[in-house]
This record gives sequence, structure tokens and C-alpha cells, in this order.
Amino acid sequence: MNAAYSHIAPWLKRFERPLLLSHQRPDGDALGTLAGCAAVLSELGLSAQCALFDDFPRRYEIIRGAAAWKSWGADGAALRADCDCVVVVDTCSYAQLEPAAEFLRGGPPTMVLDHHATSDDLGVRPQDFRLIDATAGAASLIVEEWTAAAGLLSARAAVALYVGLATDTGWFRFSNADARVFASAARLCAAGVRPAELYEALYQQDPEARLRLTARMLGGMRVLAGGRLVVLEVRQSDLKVCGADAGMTEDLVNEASRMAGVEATVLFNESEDGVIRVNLRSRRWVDVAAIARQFGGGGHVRAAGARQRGEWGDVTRRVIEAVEAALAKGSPAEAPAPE
Ligand SMILES: [Mn+2]
Repeated sequence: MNAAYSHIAPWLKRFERPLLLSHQRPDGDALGTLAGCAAVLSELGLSAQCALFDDFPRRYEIIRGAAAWKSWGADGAALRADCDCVVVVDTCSYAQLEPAAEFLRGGPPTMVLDHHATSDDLGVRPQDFRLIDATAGAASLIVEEWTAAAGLLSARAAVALYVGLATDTGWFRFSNADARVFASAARLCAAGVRPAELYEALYQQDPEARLRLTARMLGGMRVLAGGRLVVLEVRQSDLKVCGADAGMTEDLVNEASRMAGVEATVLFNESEDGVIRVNLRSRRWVDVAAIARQFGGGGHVRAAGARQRGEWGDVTRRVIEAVEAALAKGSPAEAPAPE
């Protein structure tokens, strides 16, 4: 257990009205940590407010009731005036807190609880406190370990923290799902969490139209480059036939990665305005960010994208050629050893 946990409650007890913030486009860990913290702080007698820079994401409806969410855009001025300290979770980057960055630079005493390897100079003033543990599988894990040790874990906080822990570890599949994560999950279950119910609420709520769209897309899938490249297409006409909307295409590009032998996947997604969104994924060695950059896009080595205007057949042919060229170079492991 991290010795720094013993400093969290004494730091907080100097204040009454903490403002809780996390990164833009909040994911399960950001929301779960915020809601978990808000519940724990109320156990400590503080009246905490959680503010989001975006709308509350529909997927996480199950934990919406765990906190009173405020909008930074609508309520920011009142929140800034009301709070006497700030707690930032699941990020330590001004860029990810952009709408509040200026406030944070000169704002009230700030505590940071985060698990990312890169950090800005947030939470480093003499009146601040920060706990950054890059070995923690989730920010929720930090809050759970602290509250469990302090005897503050409530059932309401447990559900929110479990959502953070489970989503940031890919429901315990990713390499960050270690012994600490499982120990924490066990404590949360003992506190009342029902994992199967949460899984169903988060991942088994697709509308029928999205499954029909997935089936239609996979039905038209092309397998190229000797089985190493899968090409998927979703056109406006496909959405219409399935009764689907553009929001249902999120994550569809990942459907092909379950197939053995696939290294790269490309999904061509036709927007209403005629723009072709190109989604690229790779599993082990193809740098899809480099491919995306050839088409004016960008992203990460394993997940990237670009937007193209032009004739459908022409755009798809040029992108497929670029991916095939990258695959033809071979992986570093396949390359012949230098003489
Ligand atoms: Mn996280």
C-alpha cells in the first residue's frame, strides 16, 4: 500500500467545498473516479461538486446517479466561485483540462490523483498535493486502495470505482490487469458490486440496428495481403438499410481483430457530407499512424485515422495500396538478420 495515501485525508480535511475535475471526453475511469471520490468525500463531511467539460456519455448511464454532475460550460463561473480546493483525477495534463487550464494555473489548492506516465506542473505548488502512480492500472485503483485502507468505502463509491477499474483494464484483459487490480476488484465485490450486472449495463445494450450494421459490414469484408489485411466498408446506404445512425459505427473497426493472422484492418466509413473517414488498426507491428499521416491524418501506432474527400473507389484503392505497401515491408522480426 502506497505510504502517500495517509496524506490524502488530512489534506482534504482543511477544506469544505472541493471541485472535482477530470479530462475532456471522459471515459469510464474518469467518470468512475470522479463519482467514487465524490461519494468518499461526502463520507468525510465535504460537499464535493463534479464538473464535466462534455455531456455525460450515454454508455455510463449506470453511474450517472452516483454524483451530481455539473457542466463546466454552463456552471463554470459559479463552480469556480464556490469551491475552496480542486481535485483533479485521471489526468495531469493541462491540454486534457483545456477549458479549465487557466483557472487551474492560478486556482485554489489542488490535489492530483493520476496514473499516467506523463504529467504537467499541476499539483506541485506548496499548497498542493499530488499522487501519481504510473503502475496503477486505473485512477480508480488509487482511490479504491486509499479508501479501503481508510475504511471509507461505501457501496455507492464501490460501483463507480469498479466501472473505472474494469473499463481501464479492458474488463481485466489488458496487461495492466495485475494482482493489485484483482485484489481491488475483490474488495469492491465484497462491498456490494455485481460485476455481471455492470458488464451487461455497459456492454450489452447495443440497439438491434447496430448488430445488423455489424453483420452487414462483416458480410462485405475483404481479406487481402494473404490474410493479413481486412478491409471493411460502411456506406450511407448501409446505415439506411439497417436503420442505424452514424454514432453506431464507433468501435466497428475492431471487429476484425479477432480473426487469426490479421495484422491490419481498415474501415472506410462514409459520412453524410460525403467525407470518407478512414479508420486504421494494427495488432503488432504495422505503424498505422504513419499510414494515416500520408493521408493528412494521424493517431497512435496501433490506432489511427484520416479523413478523405474524393471518389469512393479511388480513395479506398489508394489507402489499401498504402497499407499493402507497409505490410510488404515485413515486420522487424520477419526481416532477414543483417550480415
Ligand atoms: Mn485512467
